[in-house]
Parts: sequence; C-alpha cells; structure tokens
Amino acid sequence: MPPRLSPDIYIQGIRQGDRIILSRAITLIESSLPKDQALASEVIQGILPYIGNSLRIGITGVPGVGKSTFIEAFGNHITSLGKKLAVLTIDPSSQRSYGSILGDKTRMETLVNQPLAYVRPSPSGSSLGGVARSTRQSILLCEAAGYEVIFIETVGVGQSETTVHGMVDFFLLLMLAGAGDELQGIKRGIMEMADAIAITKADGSNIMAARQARASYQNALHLMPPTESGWIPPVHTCSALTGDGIKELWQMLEEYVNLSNQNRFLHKKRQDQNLNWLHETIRQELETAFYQNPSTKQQIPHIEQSISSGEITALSGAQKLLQTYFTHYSTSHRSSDGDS
Ligand SMILES: Nc1nc2c(ncn2[C@@H]2O[C@H](COP(=O)(O)OP(=O)(O)O)[C@@H](O)[C@H]2O)c(=O)[nH]1
Ligand SMILES: [Mg+2]
Repeated sequence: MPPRLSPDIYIQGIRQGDRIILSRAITLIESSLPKDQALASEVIQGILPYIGNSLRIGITGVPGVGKSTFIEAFGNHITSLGKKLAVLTIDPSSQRSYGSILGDKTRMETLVNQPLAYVRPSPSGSSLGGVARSTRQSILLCEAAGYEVIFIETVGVGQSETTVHGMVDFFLLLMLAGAGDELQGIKRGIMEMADAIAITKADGSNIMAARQARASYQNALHLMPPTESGWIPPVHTCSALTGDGIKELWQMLEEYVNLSNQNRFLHKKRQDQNLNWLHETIRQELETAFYQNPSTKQQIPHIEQSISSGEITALSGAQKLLQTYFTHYSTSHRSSDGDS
C-alpha cells in the first residue's frame, strides 16, 4: 500500500475528482489496520457535507446473465448523457472461478476508458460483512467525488443481494429468458426486492423467448404484495449487444426518481438504511470483539464439547460464554483505565 496521506489531501483530492486519490482513499477504507481505520474515519467525516447526491443502483443476477456486459452498455449510455458514473462490485466469493467458467468480462474495457466513468472491483478475500462496510463507505467517497450515478454490482448467489438491497435506492434484477427460476438460483425473496426486472440478451433468435419471459415475470410480480413506495416494478427486455431497451431502462429510472422524490419515499428509504447500518455495525463489532476475546476464545471449544456430549444445553453454553466475555471485558477495561 502507498504511504498514507493527510486527511486534507484525501478530502481535497476527492472533491476535485482526482481518481488516483479516490482510489487510494478506497484502499484506505478497505484496510483493517486500526491506524488506517482511524484515518479513514477522518476522511469520511470531512466529506460528509458533500454526500448523498447520487442515484445508487444495485444490479444483480446469476453469473452468466450478462451483468458485466450490461453494465458496460448501460454505463456507456449514462456517460453519453454527460453523467459521471461509478461502478463498484460486491463479491465475497472467488470472482475468478466464475470468470474463467463463463468468460466473464470483469474488466469492463470500454467503460474504464471513459473519462466520466470510474470502475472499482470488489476487494478480494473479505467476508461479506467486511465488503459491505467498505462498499457503503466507497459510495460516500464516490458521491463526494461528484459521481451522479453509482452502480453496485453483486453476483446472484447467497446473501450479497440482501446486503446490496440495503444500501441502494433502486434494485435491478437481471434475468435470462428460458432458464427456470431454480436454474437461475432466484428465490422468491430476491424477486420481492426487485424494483425492476430486465430480461437480458433479447437479441437474435432469443427475442421471442425474452418477450415470453417478460410476460410471465410480469404476472409473477403482479402476485407480489404492493410496494411501500407506490412504485410498480416493471419488467423490461434489453440487449447489451444491440443496445435495444437500454435507453428505456434509463427513462424508467428517471421516472422512479421523480415519483420517489415527490412522495418522499427515497428520503425515508435512505434514513431507514442509515439506521440499519448503525445497528448492523454494532452487531458486527460486538460479534468480532466477542470471538476475538482471549478468554472466550479459550472457553469456546470446551463449551462446544459439553454441548455435543449432552452435558449442557446450547442456551446455557451461550450464557456461560457471554458471562465470561462481559466479566472479562469489564475487568480488562477497568485495569486499562487504571493504567492511564
Ligand atoms: N447475445 C447476447 N449475449 C450477451 C449479452 N450480454 C452478455 N452476453 C454474453 O453472455 C456471457 C456472459 O456475460 P457477462 O457479462 O460476463 O455475465 P456476468 O457473469 O453476469 O457478468 C458473455 O459471453 C457475453 O458475451 C447480450 O445482450 N446478448
Ligand atoms: Mg460479471
């Protein structure tokens, strides 16, 4: 990692839209070193007056659905309108294995060469919680750097969709025509989160199948409970290859923004997301502290054994461990207070 800069240099660089400084600031917030985290907090605090002015869009779908190709086509359309676009990805799993299987275009070559676009891949080898924390902060850094549209791409497997849904204004689900829901790993819960579905690869001999899929997903969405925002999630077809439907998706997003600004839903959604972020952070930090605590760490294998052999219940095991943790925690704090 390059040497740390002073908080002011990060803040000014970001404000001036300096991509190198922005990238270094994101690397800083991704670091788990306490010293980096302290500096990162100062940087975030410094940019707070300049955040919140972007449209945050989550994009998900199974590997191979065409996310990277779509993001390039859609992203190029957005930058052609003169808007600054940042693309962040969330992928706590191994990106490379999917890529090599499906010929994934993770590099997004046409977009990275766009002066108005900034593409930042997911930090590798982190837990979902870790990636989520850094992505939330990366969004803020990108906003302070003047990016008006932010894509957060997630692979369509596991928990990461729920995490991304909790940090965006709009959640776009990409689906393939002709593949059953099971095949796409799409659970009902994910469809319920979608603010829109786009059937990808609607070109060539696939057009009819895409239209059919559109009709059946439209029916499926009609069976979902009505949304709090008053927005009815539409189903579109698009092709990143021909560009069909790309313009229409941007128009749809503009409609959503108009509606949800008018009825204040977007404001409320962001407020709720911030409060969730608060509690999620507390839960995560408590959990980390608990499992890293030397006394609990030492006791856990014994408790696990006692539970397996039926000597104690899981409940009383948990209570014992928590008691150890809190006792140890308060004494260690008292002694460190006394030291200072
Ligand atoms: N015909 C067609 N193929 C596409 C389209 N978009 C993506 N593909 C192909 O689908 C494959 C997977 O695309 P990719 O963007 O890597 O999917 P990802 O894994 O979801 O990021 C690649 O071989 C792409 O060339 C499209 O609009 N039309
Ligand atoms: Mg991809």
